[in-house]
Amino acid sequence: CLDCNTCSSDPAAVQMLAVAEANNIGTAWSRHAQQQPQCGFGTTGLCCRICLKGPCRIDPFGQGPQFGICGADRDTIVARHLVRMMAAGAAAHSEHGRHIALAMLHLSQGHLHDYSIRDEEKLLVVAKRLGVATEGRDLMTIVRELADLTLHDFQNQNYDEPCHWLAASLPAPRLKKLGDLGLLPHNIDAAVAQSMSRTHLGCDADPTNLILGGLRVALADLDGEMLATELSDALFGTPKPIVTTSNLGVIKRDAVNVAVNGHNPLLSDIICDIAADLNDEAIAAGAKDGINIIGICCTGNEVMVRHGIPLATNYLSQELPILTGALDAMVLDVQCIMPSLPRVAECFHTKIITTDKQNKIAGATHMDFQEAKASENAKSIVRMAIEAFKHRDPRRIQIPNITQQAIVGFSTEAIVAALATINAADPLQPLVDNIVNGNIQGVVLFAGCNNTKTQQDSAYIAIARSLAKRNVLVLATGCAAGAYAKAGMMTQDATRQYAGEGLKSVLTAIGESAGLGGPLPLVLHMGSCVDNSRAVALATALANKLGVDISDLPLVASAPEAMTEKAVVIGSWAVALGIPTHLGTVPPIVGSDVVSQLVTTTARDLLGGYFIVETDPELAADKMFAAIQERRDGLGIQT
Ligand code: NFS
Ligand code: SF4
Repeated sequence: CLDCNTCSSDPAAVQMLAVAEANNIGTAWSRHAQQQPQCGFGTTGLCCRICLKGPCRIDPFGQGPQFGICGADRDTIVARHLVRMMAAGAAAHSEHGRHIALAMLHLSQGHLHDYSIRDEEKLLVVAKRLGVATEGRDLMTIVRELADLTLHDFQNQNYDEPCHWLAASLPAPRLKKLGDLGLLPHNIDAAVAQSMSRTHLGCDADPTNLILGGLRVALADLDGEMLATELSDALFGTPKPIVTTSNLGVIKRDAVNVAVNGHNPLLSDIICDIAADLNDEAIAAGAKDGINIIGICCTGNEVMVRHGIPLATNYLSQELPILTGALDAMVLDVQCIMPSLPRVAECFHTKIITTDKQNKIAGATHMDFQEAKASENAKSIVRMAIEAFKHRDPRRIQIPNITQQAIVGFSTEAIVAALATINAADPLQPLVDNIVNGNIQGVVLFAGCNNTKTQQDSAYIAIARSLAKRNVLVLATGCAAGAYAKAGMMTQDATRQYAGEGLKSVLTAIGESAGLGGPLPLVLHMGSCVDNSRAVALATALANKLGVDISDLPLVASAPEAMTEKAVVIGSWAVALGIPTHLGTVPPIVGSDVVSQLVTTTARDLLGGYFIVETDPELAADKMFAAIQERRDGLGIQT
C-alpha cells in the first residue's frame, strides 16, 4: 500500500486512512490508485464521445488519425468538451441559485413558514442595487419583486438585455468590454442550453467561437453565483467574523454527530435550528453532549461562516468521518457528494440520508426535503440520527484528536466593516493606501476543490505561505477554505508566523481596531464556492474606488486542486473578468495548441485575464507574484 502521508497533508485524514487500510475499506485514494494509468486521450482532451459513431480519438503525436469520423479536428474536439464542462458547472451553480430564488418567491407568497428574512439590511441593499424601489414599502413586496427580477435572469428572451445581477454588480468598464465582445449572457438557462446545442455533433466547429461561447456561459455562472450568495445572505444572514474549529476532532464521542454535506443552505441552515430544539431528545437517548452538527464541503462552509458550525473536512476526505465510528448521520443535498458514502457506511452504523429528488444514491435513505415542510422534514432527519446513535459500536470509535481553531466569516461586508473601524468615512481607503505603499502587494483568491492528483491540501498551504510571506493578502472559499481551516491557517498565530512584515502590520492594525484583540487571520474565509462572488464584489468595490477595471488590479486567483466542472467554469469567468488565474491541475485541453493558446495568450489580449497552468506550488506562487507585480507596474505603484 501507499504511505498515507503521500495522500494527504491533513494529519487527521492520514490517521483515518490507516483505519481504512486496516479494515479494507475503499476510499477515493485507493480508487485513484486502481484507476492508474489514466487514459492519455482523455487526459489531453483528445477523446470525443459526443455522438454514437464515437468514441473517436486523435493521435496527439500526429502519426495516427487527426480527425474524428465526422471530420472534427483536435481543436474542435477539445473546445467542445471544455464548453460542455463550463455549461455543466454553470448549470450546477445556477440550479442552486434558482432553488434559493424560488424559496424567496415562495416566502413572499406566504407559502414558507420556516424561513424569514434574517438580514433585512442586506435585502434592502441588494434590492436597491437591482433597481427595486424600497422606500416605504412592505418587506414582502420587496422580496417578491427581487425574486421576480432574479427569476427574470432565467427567463428573459431578449438577447440584448444582459442578466440583471451581472449588470448591477460589475464595474462599468468591464461590462462595456464584455458587452462589446458579446459575452454578456441574457438568460442563465439559455446560456446553458445554447452551450449544449452549439456543441452537438455538426454545430459550432470553430474553436475561437466555441471558447467565446464558453465565456458567455461562464458569466451566466457568475450571475447564478451572485444571486445565490446575496439572496442566501438575506435569508440566513450575512457572515461576520466568528471563531470556530475545524478538522475531524470536531466529532464528539458523547454527542449525536450529524454531518451536513453538499451545498444548499436551505437544508443545512434549518438542520442547525432544529438540532437545538431536539437536543433534549439526544440527551435522553444517552448522548450527554446533545446534538453536534458538523460541516463537510460547501454546505459546511455556508453554516460555518454564518453560524460558526465546525467544519469536519473538505471534499476529498468526506468518507473519513464515517470511519471514526462516531458519525451518526450524514445529510446530503446536492453536488460534490461521493456516491461511495453508503458503501463506506455499510461497515458502520452511520445513516446516509439523501434529501433532493434529483440527487439520490442507491443504498442511502431518501427523505424528500421540501421547503414548505422544512422544520418537520429536518426534525425527521435529526431523529434518524438520534436513532442511529443508539446502534453505535463503542469498540469501533476512534476519533482523531486533531482540531484547529478557525476565525471565519469574512464576507465583503465584514471586511469593509473591519476597515471602517480605521476609516469610517471611506473604509476602502486604508486598503488602497496599503496596496499603494506596498505593505500589501496584492490579493490572491484561493478557490476550488481537492483532487487525488495532488497530495490533499498541500499545494494550497505551500502557495499561500509563499505569497503571504511576500505580503499578498489571502482570501479563500470552498474546499480551499476547508484546507486552510484544517491546517490552522485561519488563526491569528498563522498571521504572526507566516505573514510578511507589511501584511502582518496591516492585518494587526485592522484586527485590533476591529476589536479582535490581535491580527486578522492569515487567510480570510469568504464562504462556499458560490461565494466566490463575494471576492468579485470586493474587487469591484476596489476597481470602482480607483476608477479602473478589475483587470488593472493586483489580484490573482488560484485553484491548486481544481477538480469539478464548477471549478472549470469559475476559473473561466475569473479570466473573463480580467484576473490571472492559476490552475494546479492540468485541464484536458493540452491536446490542442489552439485552445491552449486561446485561454492564455488570446484571452489576455482580449480580456486581460488568462490561465496560468502550473503544477509546482513554488513556481505557481512565483508566477502569481509576477502577475501581481505586472499589475502594480501598470498602476504605477511599484515599491
Ligand atoms: Ni466548489 Fe463546493 Fe469543494 Fe470543489 Fe465541490 S465542495 S462548490 S466544487 S469540491 S470546492
Ligand atoms: Fe467522433 Fe465526431 Fe462523433 Fe465526436 S462527434 S464521436 S469526433 S464522429
